[in-house]
Amino acid sequence: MNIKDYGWNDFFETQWKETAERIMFPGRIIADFGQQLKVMTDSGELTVGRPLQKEGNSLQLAVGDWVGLETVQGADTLVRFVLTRKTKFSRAAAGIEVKEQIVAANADTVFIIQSLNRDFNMKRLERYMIAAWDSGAVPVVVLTKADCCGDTADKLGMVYGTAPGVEVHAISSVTGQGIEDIRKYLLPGKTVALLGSSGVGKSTLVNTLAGEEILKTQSIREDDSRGRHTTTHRELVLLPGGGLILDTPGMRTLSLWDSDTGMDIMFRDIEELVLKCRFHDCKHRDEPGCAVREALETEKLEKKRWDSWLKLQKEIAFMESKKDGKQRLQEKQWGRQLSKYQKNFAKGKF
Ligand SMILES: Nc1nc2c(ncn2[C@@H]2O[C@H](COP(=O)(O)OP(=O)(O)OP(=O)(O)O)[C@@H](O)[C@H]2O)c(=O)[nH]1
Ligand SMILES: [Mg+2]
Ligand SMILES: [Zn+2]
Repeated sequence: MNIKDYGWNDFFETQWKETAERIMFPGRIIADFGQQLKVMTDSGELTVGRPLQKEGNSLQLAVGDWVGLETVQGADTLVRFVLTRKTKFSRAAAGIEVKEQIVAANADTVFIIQSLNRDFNMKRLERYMIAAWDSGAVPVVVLTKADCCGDTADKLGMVYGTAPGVEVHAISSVTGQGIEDIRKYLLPGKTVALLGSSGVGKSTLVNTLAGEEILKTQSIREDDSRGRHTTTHRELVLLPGGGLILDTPGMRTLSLWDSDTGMDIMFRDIEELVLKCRFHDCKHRDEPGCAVREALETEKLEKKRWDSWLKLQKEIAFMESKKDGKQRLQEKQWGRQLSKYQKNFAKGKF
């Protein structure tokens, strides 16, 4: 049985070939200007409108996404759907509404960028690391402005201690230190997303890697060393060597949207300890047989680390309690996809 049995003939077949077969084509979102998106397609760059987000519609688009496009005869090109993402770096959107904000889609590597000056903050780094592991991409820590900081070695040591197994680089866009080392992540067809606070030198790094001034940069404030939020939209840049780099506006805060894998990876020791408590619902206060208390008393577990874990757990549980059923289901599906991906990564099949 086929549709010919139902009257499908050359008359319809010809129409089909003329329209449907050639109306859909793929494109990648390379810049996000809010209502407008810039998309790269086989026939060049296009500007398309962001599809209206109806209530309950989960079509969220982000720079790095691959989309199915359709050119309506003689009119605009429309985004019809978004292809399933290989990775997504998310955070909880700012504001009262409980919403996921995708910061970067389909990145292979995320550079977590902090500068070695006053911006350097281990707690923040921990947070970015968790979100990065949850994104499905491989995190790499990049410490910028090595030219103006005397204690680089100490800070590198601290990062190695907090993020075991993660590569860490100290670089300078001024002296060129470390720049050649990080080019290895920028392979043809691979995408690196840059994430960090304002003023750490993300756009400067893109310009340094590109060898020309593609993006606008601006000096940090003298009084408190903070950035001026120079970059205002996300943009994907194709480097001369073929790698793709996704610049983002500096984030003020990174509120975790969801974490399972990321917390597991970053706090494996604590997650294992908790399982050793005598009572499965142990609150780790004064219950007998509490493995956490024992580890704290014998200093096997650092108090600082335990406090971090508690705070992050609380934050994640709070976010979870605010989500509706649909959001939770989407998270679950993402979690499953991610764990498959992480397993392959652990096996070196990446
Ligand atoms: N000394 C020194 N300054 C740097 C380095 N990299 C960047 N800067 C300076 O830091 C300032 C901020 O750099 P940007 O590249 O605009 O920072 P950004 O991270 O893109 O900031 P936002 O777009 O606001 O998120 C500029 O004045 C840069 O020249 C570096 O390696 N060494
Ligand atoms: Mg910038
Ligand atoms: Zn306990």
